[in-house]
Amino acid sequence: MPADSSGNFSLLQRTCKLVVLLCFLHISVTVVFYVRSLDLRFAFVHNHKTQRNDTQSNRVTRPGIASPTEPPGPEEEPRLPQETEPNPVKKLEKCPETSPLLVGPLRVEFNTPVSLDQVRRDNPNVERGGRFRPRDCEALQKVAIIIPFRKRDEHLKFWLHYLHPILQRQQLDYGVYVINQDGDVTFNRAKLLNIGYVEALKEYDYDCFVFSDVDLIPMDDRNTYKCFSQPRHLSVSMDKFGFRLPYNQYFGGVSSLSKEQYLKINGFPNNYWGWGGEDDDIYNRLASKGMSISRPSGEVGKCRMIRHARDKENEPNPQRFDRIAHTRQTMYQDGINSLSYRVVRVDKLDLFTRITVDVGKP
Ligand code: UDH
Ligand code: NGS
Repeated sequence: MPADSSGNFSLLQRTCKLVVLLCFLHISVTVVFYVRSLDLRFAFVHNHKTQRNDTQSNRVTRPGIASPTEPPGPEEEPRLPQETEPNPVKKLEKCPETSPLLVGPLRVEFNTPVSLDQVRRDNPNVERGGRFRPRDCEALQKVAIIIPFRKRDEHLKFWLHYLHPILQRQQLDYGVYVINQDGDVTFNRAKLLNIGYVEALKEYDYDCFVFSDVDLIPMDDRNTYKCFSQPRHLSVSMDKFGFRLPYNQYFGGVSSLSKEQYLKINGFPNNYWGWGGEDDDIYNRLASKGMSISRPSGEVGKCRMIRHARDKENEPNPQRFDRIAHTRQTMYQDGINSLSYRVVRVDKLDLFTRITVDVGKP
């Protein structure tokens, strides 16, 4: 082979090698860029998907934020908004003056025993401590119901059985307070009522106080357990008095006073130990302040008393006649301004709050 043709061949060979090298370099660069672009695309899709899920979960957990363009995926369980966040506070309208839930006359009897478990099951909307307020409207009054009490558990079961459904139908914002006199000294009904007033107000801003004996059950739910422009006597036609008032000034059994009315008379007397006269003293206080007694009609005010024997340590008080003759002189020293007692224990039970108190002695 001539010398110049072998030189040409080696030049061609080197050029070819360079071209192959360049091609390889090009392909490598292309592959690297291609793989990187795949990564980016995957990452973009992934992020995008996560974002969508976030948006959708926002939509279900936060009722205020809607995403009209993104319907939930078929695999998603629809969840109710209140599962994750309480409903925004809704301003309720006031309840009507007369509750539309009232049914009128009721059958009341005490032959069938009542179990507290059953009363609990019958009243699922009553909250711990015996509290209730209507769900759909704002109650017109906040009512504390005060029951003077000692060793009357059977009566209390009937009371809870009949009254909780009635009070709920009356659309009241209410709480039930059983003021339980500790020990065995002489019973003092009016002092227990004063204590109930003070203790209930420690818990909630009540504006109305209903004072009810444990053994009195209304026979008509139109007899609303609330307050009126004048102090109210609610147990106006009791079966034991032949469904009429025993006397015009009678203010015993069940009555209601607004906070204002109660304070105007310095509350109730604290020194009526034993049976009788304390309700007449309260009547005297109201009359001395120029208040009159408001009452439902005899028909609406019908009620039954659970028959029972006289309680131990609640004998008729021999001083009662003398005391009621002097109400106008004593009422400013004896009342809410002179009340002293000791709370022994407070039990928040399912259907009522029981406050056991040491009332002292005569
Ligand atoms: N109370 C008790 N325990 C007692 C005494 C009274 O819980 O030991 C409460 C109870 O809420 C009662 C209220 O206080 O309803 C008034 O009691 P009270 O003895 O003045 O009136 P009540 O109408 O009885 O219960 C009247 C006398 C009954 C005599 C019956 C004779 N047959
Ligand atoms: C009067 C009592 C009241 C009592 C009313 C009804 O005589 O406290 O009877 O009693 N007044 C006096 O004793 C001064 S009842 O038949 O319900 O036991 O509320």
